[in-house]
Amino acid sequence: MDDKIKALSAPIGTTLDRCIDLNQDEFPYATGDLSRLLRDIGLAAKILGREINRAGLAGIGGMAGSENIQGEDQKMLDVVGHIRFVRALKMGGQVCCIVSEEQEELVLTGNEDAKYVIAMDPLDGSSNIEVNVPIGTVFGIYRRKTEVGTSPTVAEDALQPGHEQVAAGYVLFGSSTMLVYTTGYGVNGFTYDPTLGEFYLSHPKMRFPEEGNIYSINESHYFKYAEAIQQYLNHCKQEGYTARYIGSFVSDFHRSLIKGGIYLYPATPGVYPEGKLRLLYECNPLAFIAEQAGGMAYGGGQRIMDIVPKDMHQRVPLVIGSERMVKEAMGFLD
Ligand code: FBP
Repeated sequence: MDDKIKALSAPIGTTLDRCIDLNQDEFPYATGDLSRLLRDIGLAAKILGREINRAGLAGIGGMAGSENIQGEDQKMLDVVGHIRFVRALKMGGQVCCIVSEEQEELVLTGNEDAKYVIAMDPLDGSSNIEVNVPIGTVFGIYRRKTEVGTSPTVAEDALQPGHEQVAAGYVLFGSSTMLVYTTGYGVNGFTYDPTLGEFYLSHPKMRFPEEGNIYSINESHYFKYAEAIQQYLNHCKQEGYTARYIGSFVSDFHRSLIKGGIYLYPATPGVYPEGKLRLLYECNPLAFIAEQAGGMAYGGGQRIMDIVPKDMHQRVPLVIGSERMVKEAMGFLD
């Protein structure tokens, strides 16, 4: 066969939709609903990705003039991300309620017959939007606890520990757009091909490399951190580890997953006494990914996914990354 024809007809790869179909029998309750929900997330990610790429041209890289529940100034894209995902999930019909960083109350979708609950950070790392540094979306999916057909509640449906997640993942809006997720059977990464409008499987069965020597933490808080953290950071320097900190959790986590490494956001007295990152829609989803990729995630001396949430927007200290590096850090912290 002519080489040109061979090259032009080479297989492009496995699409996200095809992968979801192929792996559907992995889902304990396989009825297609979770598959449809993952597709809805893929669609919302494509749309938000377009808005992010055009933000500078559309003049939507700035402030929204409103605050979220944490009193943080919302960026326009924070609000756009929230609206885009909530609309896609409402229309998709698979989610009965949504916990979102950008809304204080539980979002009731009106889909009372839906079986799933989603906790999400529509746009993580938003302090990096106008400086064109990678940002992301984080999501964790749970089965509802209340009766299908009834109105979901915060106490039963939203405040579930991370080990109840049936799926979790993130979208990374970086030099390329990637969707990385797990349903409890390993971690797969998909890269978006804008010329075809499809996510293609580019990183099958992702695992943390055994070895890693990159540590990621906001060291400007060094003197505020507990002595144990200071000692661990001194150790990282003595060991010749490399420091990297993008300041958007999804990006720092993704780098650790690819190259090996550890990310920490400890309790920071005077700034974030409980830690900065939110348990339900930042820590739990990436903890599920981390464990499925051979890594670990701890907070307050406890496995992150065993923490029983008290509040939808509660913050927790976090140590997450390669198993060897997290164990080493826990050795200092414990
Ligand atoms: P949001 O942008 O979603 O609020 O996320 C919090 C976050 O931006 C993380 O992505 C990032 O790792 C961290 O805060 C950076 O915090 P700091 O600027 O205090 O180091």
